[in-house]
Order: sequence, then C-alpha cells, then structure tokens
Amino acid sequence: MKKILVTGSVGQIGSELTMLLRELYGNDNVVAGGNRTKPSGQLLESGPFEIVDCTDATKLTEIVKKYNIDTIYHLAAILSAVAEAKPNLAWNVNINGLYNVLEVARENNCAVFTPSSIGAFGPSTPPDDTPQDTIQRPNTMYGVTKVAGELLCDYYYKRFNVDTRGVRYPGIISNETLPGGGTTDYAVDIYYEAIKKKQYTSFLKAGTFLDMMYMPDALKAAVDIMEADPAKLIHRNAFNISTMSFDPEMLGASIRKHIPEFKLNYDVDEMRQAIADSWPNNMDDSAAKEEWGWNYDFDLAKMTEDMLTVLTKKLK
Ligand code: VAH
Repeated sequence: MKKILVTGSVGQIGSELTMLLRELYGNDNVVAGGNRTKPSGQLLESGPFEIVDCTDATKLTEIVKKYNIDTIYHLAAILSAVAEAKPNLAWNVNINGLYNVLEVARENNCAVFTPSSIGAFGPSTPPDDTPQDTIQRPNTMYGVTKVAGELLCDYYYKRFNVDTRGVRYPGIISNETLPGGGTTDYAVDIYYEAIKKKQYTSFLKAGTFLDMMYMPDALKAAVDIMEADPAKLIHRNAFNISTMSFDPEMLGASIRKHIPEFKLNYDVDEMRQAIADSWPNNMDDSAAKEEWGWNYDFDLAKMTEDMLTVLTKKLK
C-alpha cells in the first residue's frame, strides 16, 4: 500500500486531496503536512499530521523517513497574486521547496506529484487550444516558478529516474476551503456573494476567458495520473488538463439560472487583470487523454448547481 505525504495539506487543493487519498489508501497511510497552521476537524482527526516547511530539507527528510513515505503530493506553493506581491517568498517556497522535495525523493526513492498551472504560459503562448508542447514565457513570478518547476521535475526523472508527474491545473473552484491569493479566485468568491448578497463585484473584466475546473475533477486528475502506467507516459511534467473555459459574464449567467436577481458588477484589479490576460483561454488536453485516460465530470452548469446547493446549506 502507498505511504503518502501531502505538503500544503491545509490549502485549497491539499485539504480535499488529503481526505480523498485517505479514503483510497487508508487514513494512516496518508500524512498531512502543513507549514504552520494546524488543521482542524476531520483533516486532523482522520490521520497523521506533521508541521512540514518544504524550505527546511532536514525536517522534510525526517518526516519522509519517519513514515517510510514512497509518494509525495507536493501542493505547497505561493499562488499567482501573492507571488506577484512577494516574489522572493514565491521563489523560495515554489523553487527551493520543490528542490528539497525532489532531493528527498531521489534519496528515498519516492514518486512525486507536483502541480503546474495555466500560469506556466505567457502572452506569447497560443491562447486558444493551447498545445501540450508550446512556447512558455510567462511574465509573472508564479509562472516563472511553474515553468522552472516543470523543467526541474523532468530533469529529476531523466537524470535520476525519480518518478515525477504533474498536471497544469486551470483555476480550481471548490466549496470547502477558500483559496488564498489566486487570480482565478473570483470564480469561488462569486458563489458565496451570490448566496449572501445576490450580487458580486468581479476584479476581472468581462471577456476574460480562463480555463477553470471543479475540485472533484482536479482531485481525480491528481490520483489518476499517479496511478497511470508509466510505460504509456510520453510526457510527465506537466500535462494540460481542461474541463471548461468561461468569463465572468458566462459564470454570472450560470448563477442567474438559479438566482434570477443576481447582479454582476465590475471593479477591475489591474494586477490580477494583467496576470489573467497573460494566461491562455483554454488548453488542448489531448495528450492527457491519450497517455493516461484523463476525463472529467463537471461542466459549468453542473458545477454551479453543486456549488450553490452545498454553499446554501453551509451558509445557513
Ligand atoms: C492562481 N488558482 O490563481 C491559482 C491557479 C491557474 C491559477 O494557479 O494563482
């Protein structure tokens, strides 16, 4: 049975991924690693938790050896908007943290899942049906760390035979943990505000199309790629995966099917608008489909129905 460490386990993806991995592989086989904040509730009670700061290689090694870890899901990262405000912190966490994880994996024969992002592309990348192999010249610190991370993970596979795999996530939307510091987070906040105030003021302007994905599909991708037959993988770091592309207007219209009086306003945040404008509209994910059978369940309508159902109960 796998012995898994999840770094960033208190974050938006990590918190739900940890619970799914425990369901699949057994609670005691999945160690939740968080850099500072101790989780509450089921994340803490359902299995082992350790304070893990990925920039501390000694501590990381200690945890991997203590639990005899053979697979690391490395989710700890600084997201795009915070990375732009604090580039040095982003470099340290996103690159030095990843380097430590890869070194520990090399020394202890661990497989490593590291997510990349649509943020790994830039203004010169073809924006529509963005190819798996294309120009990657992002102009954000987040994007620089994501491209460097992809190259570093591929290097560790080719040079040291570390089993590294990853996906380029779109903006992730979830109804559990609020995201922190992302450019796509408007697509999460809008549901909460729609229920509470029947209106939302978007920091991205109408017509800003971005690849987006509902959390259940994001989690499925993280599990499926690590279970895939390595002999069939031509690519590794990292696969384009896509489910839907929308702009604030499309999202608002989807919400209005359930809350007819919902009103969408705009107050554009120049920094996050510039970040979003540098990212593609949608990715071509044929390589993921061909090499490890990627598929998804949620389109915009199905996601909106589920988000509003779950959050209406939660916010009561
Ligand atoms: C962010 N949600 O906005 C993250 C993600 C594709 C975007 O990486 O930074």
